[in-house]
Amino acid sequence: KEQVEADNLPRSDIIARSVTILRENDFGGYTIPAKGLYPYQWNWDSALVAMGWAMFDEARAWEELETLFSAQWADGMVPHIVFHRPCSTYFPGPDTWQAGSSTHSSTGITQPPVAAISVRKIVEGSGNREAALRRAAALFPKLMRWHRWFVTARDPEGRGLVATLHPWESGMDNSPMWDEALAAVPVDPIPPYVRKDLGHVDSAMRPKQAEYDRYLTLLYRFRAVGYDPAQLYHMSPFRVSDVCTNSVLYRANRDLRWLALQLNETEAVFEIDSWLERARAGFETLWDGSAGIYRSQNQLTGTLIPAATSGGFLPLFAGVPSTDRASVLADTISRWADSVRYSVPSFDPADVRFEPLRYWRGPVWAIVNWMITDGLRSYGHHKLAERVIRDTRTLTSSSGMYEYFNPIDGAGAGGNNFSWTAAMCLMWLD
Ligand code: 2M8
Repeated sequence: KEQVEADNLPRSDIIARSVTILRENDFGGYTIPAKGLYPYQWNWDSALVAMGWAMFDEARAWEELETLFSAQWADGMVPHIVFHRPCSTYFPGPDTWQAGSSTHSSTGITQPPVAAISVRKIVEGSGNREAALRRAAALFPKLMRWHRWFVTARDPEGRGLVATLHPWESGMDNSPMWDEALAAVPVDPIPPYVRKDLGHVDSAMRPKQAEYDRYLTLLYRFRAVGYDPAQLYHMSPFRVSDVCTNSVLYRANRDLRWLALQLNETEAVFEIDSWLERARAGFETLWDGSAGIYRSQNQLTGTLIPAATSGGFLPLFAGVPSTDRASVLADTISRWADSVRYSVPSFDPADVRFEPLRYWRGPVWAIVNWMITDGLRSYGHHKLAERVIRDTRTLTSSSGMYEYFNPIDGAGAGGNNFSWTAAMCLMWLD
């Protein structure tokens, strides 16, 4: 029997809409995030979307991840965008980046490593576990190489936290978390450029020009050293410990460890254990007990970044905090949720810099809500998790499958018919 909550679409409609979006954004082995705005394969989008595909077409889910890893670099990095085919609707594209592996053109930076999380989910949900484990086994060494790259290329000093060298790597591009660190990046005399994003979406919903100038400055500086990871870590004028990336990596390492056990890869288990142990110590340095949230850190200045964002709840998804600390985090989420209509805003609504419509500076994101609710459930905070899920369902039912949503009036913003939003709706149905 259909369960219809107030304002919400029936289950069958959610499935039909979501499946249609994924199929329409399927460009043959990879899913673009949204037509026009994002015409290539994005790293963490693909890994999240694969979980959505798995709900109705497992073979297609595996293909998504296999296509992503076909662009893995020789050093183990998996790039943040893979440019499978030319397209003129996005900037900066392959001509600007001038990067890639021997077979694929790509960007020269990475994104939060969701793939191992996705692999575990797909295996666990599979009707044919043996066959699923065979597909997973083929990806396993590639996942190990990518995670090892994070530890070696991005934590060469053994902090226990990996560095993010570009706001695009964080996936939360214009988050207030990066304001100070990005403002400290000098703008070089870069070639003139035309932003294509503003041809698709209202400028009030996107990063500002000063941010783009710095995004591009970083890109050109990285390009000048051939994206050599050893040099990048030391020369990048932007280097942060991003709480989201580190949480995703921690969770991904736990899930990779699970897979290693399934595959009897004992040595890998020991290696992953050492990464996890190191990271646990790292997370301790990000906890802000008085504010009840985890923060990111500017590695270049050593300062804990004052902006509290929804990324600060993601250690719940990682499984890092104690149960006491998890309750403190749940209280902070509830407080934020009480001060807006739809949870969870991406930035503290009480902060003067909160902007309900501008991208990563306030709007609700379905993928972050999925990670938060997965974490809340694992700590037993079911009521709060249900509230967040209900809010996201209402938003997607009444406004559409948008990229993000205004937490105050619920309006959809950014791109429409968005792949990861559709995928998360499918994830919540099981
Ligand atoms: C957004 O980022 C891209 C750059 O990577 C952009 O604005 O052009 C972010 O929301 C990022 O997290 C996401 O992966 C990407 C595609 O959905 O869009």
